[in-house]
Amino acid sequence: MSKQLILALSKGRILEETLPLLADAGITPAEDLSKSRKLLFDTNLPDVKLVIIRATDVPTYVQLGAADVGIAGKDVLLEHGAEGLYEPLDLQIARCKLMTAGVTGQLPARARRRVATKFVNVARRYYAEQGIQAEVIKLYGAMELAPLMNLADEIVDIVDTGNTLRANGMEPRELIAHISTRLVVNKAAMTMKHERIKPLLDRLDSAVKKRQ
Ligand code: PRT
Ligand code: MG
Repeated sequence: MSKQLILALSKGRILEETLPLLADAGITPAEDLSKSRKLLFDTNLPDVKLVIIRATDVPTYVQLGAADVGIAGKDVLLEHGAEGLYEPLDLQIARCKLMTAGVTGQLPARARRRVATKFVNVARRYYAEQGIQAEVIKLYGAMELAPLMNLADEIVDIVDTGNTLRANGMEPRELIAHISTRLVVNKAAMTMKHERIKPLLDRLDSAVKKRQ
């Protein structure tokens, strides 16, 4: 295993909040990420590289060791599963909630509820725990449309302000989990590259605490 460290960062909204934390921990990209179409970046540190990928791909990269360390939402981690990963640090950014939601004032009538979501594993687990029969339908976006179009009775989605739900005539119902962004580490890398990863964890931990 090379002593180089590869960090997998989620692109999208998490990235904007991740970069200042990394900068506090002493890692800055060698070029402006927003002005580049590249996906693999050098940093100010010769042995640290960044890959910027879809949030949902981060756990896969880290689990399989293509990246040593990753930064991803707890929602993505819950959906993917924790096999092969340590989750040593809560970065406390991009906070939101995973919730069930439905059309305002219209409680699900069907005994066997239809649920549209991109979080199919989380949804199956949640409804099973509640003892509710659910047929879970995988969607890749615009979950808010599904109940309006009679595709589903409920959705499982991320809620922050609730504005997106309200704008579509829907209301949040049950809380499934509080979500924030987590740092994950490949289990083998945690051992093999411990002397390289430990200081990074410590510096990120202080950067997080400084902000609280
Ligand atoms: O592009 P891709 O399909 O991969 O993902 P994305 O565009 O849904 O997510 P992205 O990359 O923008 O952000 C990914 C991560 O940010 C999530 O995995 C969460 O951990 C975190 N996060 C925090 C959020 C939100 N807040 C959030 N509000 N992710 C999504 N939203 C969306 C939500 O899906 C809904 O459409 O914002 C809407 C709800 O916001 P409110 O304020 O209207 O309630
Ligand atoms: Mg996106």
